[in-house]
Amino acid sequence: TLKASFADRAAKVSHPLTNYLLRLMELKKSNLCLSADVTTARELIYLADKIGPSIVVLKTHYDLIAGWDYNPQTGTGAKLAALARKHGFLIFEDRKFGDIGSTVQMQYTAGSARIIDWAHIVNVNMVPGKAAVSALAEAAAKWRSRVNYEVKTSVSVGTPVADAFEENGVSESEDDDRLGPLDANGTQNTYHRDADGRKGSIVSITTVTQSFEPVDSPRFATTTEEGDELVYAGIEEPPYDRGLLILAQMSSKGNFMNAEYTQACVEAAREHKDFVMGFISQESLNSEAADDFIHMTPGCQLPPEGEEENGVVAGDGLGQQYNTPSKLVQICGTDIIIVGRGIIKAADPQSEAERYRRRAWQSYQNRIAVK
Ligand code: UP6
Repeated sequence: TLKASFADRAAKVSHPLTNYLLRLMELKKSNLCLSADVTTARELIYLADKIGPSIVVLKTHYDLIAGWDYNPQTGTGAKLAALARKHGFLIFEDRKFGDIGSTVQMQYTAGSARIIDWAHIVNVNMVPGKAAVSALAEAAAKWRSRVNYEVKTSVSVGTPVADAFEENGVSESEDDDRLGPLDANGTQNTYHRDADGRKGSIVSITTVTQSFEPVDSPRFATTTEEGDELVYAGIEEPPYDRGLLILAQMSSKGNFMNAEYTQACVEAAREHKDFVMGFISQESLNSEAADDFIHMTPGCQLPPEGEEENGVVAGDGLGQQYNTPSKLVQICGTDIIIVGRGIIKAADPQSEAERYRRRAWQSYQNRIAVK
């Protein structure tokens, strides 16, 4: 698959989100993921908006962000989702789940963050075993079916809270209000209750309709390159599907993920092709004809502009090791490079992101070029 173009792979891949991502990559001429490792929500939103045009994936670590707003409608997740639609990128929460199945399900879907609601992609550290993968797959399937939930609520103003919540599939939300199911048309009600809480009644209902395109009707706008500047003009909304990446190899020095471990990750992926999109790895792990996994690789930096590139760049002194985009994409066969400090710490992150995008895209083109 190393020689196959992203467009050809998109046509064959079964996972709806991988299909969307591969088409997005062709459209934006980008195989760049920004690792937005900043420590405030304000900086995160600022970066996502500024760098959005250059990337296809925005990677977050929500637990290192101060001031994360958990409101499902107006909070940080919702703001990121809006920027993702505006610029055309997917949100990848680099949570590296690593616990027993039951716990990872709750960490994925519950708590204040409700990761599943705003992150298209998450990843798993498979140390606890394959059950973590099936547990996350199960949680995602449940979430997905809720999205297609047929609205059968009969909640109106004045309905006693207990009846409204228990009989109508209305679930708790972060604040004191309650969220109804999201129907297939993207309509969702929020039920506001009176001060009496569960003993009281619904005092008002807010209806929000999110616009989204059916999964099967892609509506792409065109992308043009003007000189070196990428001019990007809109994209269909991503499908309401969730995807998982298995952490199969790490970039850090002396990590314990040996070849046998990596192979077990590949097997787990093959067993859950409806949910697993691919891997966080240092190379392509597609080895069988039927494998259509996507690979994203962290530990990537470029030498400063003008300096000779020889495949590696000095590490960060804390165990991180860096390879260059051309080595990772052209030689190791990864699909998407993940870059954090290489872009964020640059004097001009926006133009540095464009430099990474161009280099990674060129490496991909070199890879698929006929021998
Ligand atoms: N990351 C790695 N290596 C891995 C897996 N994940 O570096 O094997 C993540 C880190 C960080 C980002 O958690 O968010 O990728 C790399 O950031 P950097 O480019 O600033 O080194």
